[in-house]
Amino acid sequence: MTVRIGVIGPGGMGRAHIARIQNELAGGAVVAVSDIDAANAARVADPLGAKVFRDGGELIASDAVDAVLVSSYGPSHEESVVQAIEAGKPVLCEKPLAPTADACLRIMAAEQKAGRRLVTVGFMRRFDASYNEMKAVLSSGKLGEAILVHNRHRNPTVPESYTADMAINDTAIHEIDTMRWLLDEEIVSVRVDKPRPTRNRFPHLQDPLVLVMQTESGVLIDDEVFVNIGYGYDIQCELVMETGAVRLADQHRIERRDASGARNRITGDHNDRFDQAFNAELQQWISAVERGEHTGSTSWDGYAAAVVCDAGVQSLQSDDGRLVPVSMVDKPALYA
Ligand code: ISE
Repeated sequence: MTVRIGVIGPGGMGRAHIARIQNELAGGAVVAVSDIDAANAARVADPLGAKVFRDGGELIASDAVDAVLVSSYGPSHEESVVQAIEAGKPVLCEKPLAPTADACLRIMAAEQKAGRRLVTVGFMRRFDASYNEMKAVLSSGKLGEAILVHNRHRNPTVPESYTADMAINDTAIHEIDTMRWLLDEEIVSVRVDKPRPTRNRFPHLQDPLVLVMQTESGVLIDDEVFVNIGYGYDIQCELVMETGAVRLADQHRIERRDASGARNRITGDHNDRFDQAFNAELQQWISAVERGEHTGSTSWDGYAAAVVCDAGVQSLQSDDGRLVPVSMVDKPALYA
């Protein structure tokens, strides 16, 4: 069976997913598209022979659609995800599941009412080969327990529409989820430090900023988020354990050595750096939908990341960059 997928919000991310589904992955086909920009929806749908829907709700309700991929603007995710749940259709929602923990709780409530897991969150780093090798070293126990994790999340630039809190709930959210997954425990507090800002930022942004987080067992995580660094999309991570450390290799590509020295090509965006991870994530989702199963991250993961983001935004907005405790609801049985 081919999984007939409807895509809501085919912006840059959505179009990259569509190209993957159509050209690289097995078992899925994009049959429907909707976008607040009708002309964009038509541009994307026409070459695929996909149907254009006026709004996401109609796309979700259509009998021609088996599963839904939501890649619209974060604040609109909640409405589409809840509609997909109510229609009993599996939904892969790009991160953030929703920009606030309260919105994620409403999604979890709808899913619990439906009585089965239907939501997967697009936390693609869980599929990245190098992060997986790092996790395997930690799980082997050969270098002892985790003590510290140092992260760097650098973007070449962001659009002017990028708001101050997006540095946390749209950008740092990747490290927040990856750290929960890597360390297999929850984050209990967040503090946001504000270094001297770069002169290249938009005035409404604090750029860079540094999140300092602590987990239940006391692992200390730092995360430099620098979204206007200019030179490229550069993701770094070093996990320090009791008797050794593991670091993501630079850009996971070749290192060139010649008369000018040794260097790596720095990727320009997340689609390039995490291409393998996006493919693996989408393929796993399509194959699970085909089997009528749910695998991978859940609404609970979307919620857990959002709670940490909310605490981070609170710290960012406080004058003294205070440490904010993270408080979560008990995990519902559906996500046990
Ligand atoms: C964007 O939405 C992403 O997901 C990127 O991975 C991140 O680097 C960027 O800051 C976000 O805006």
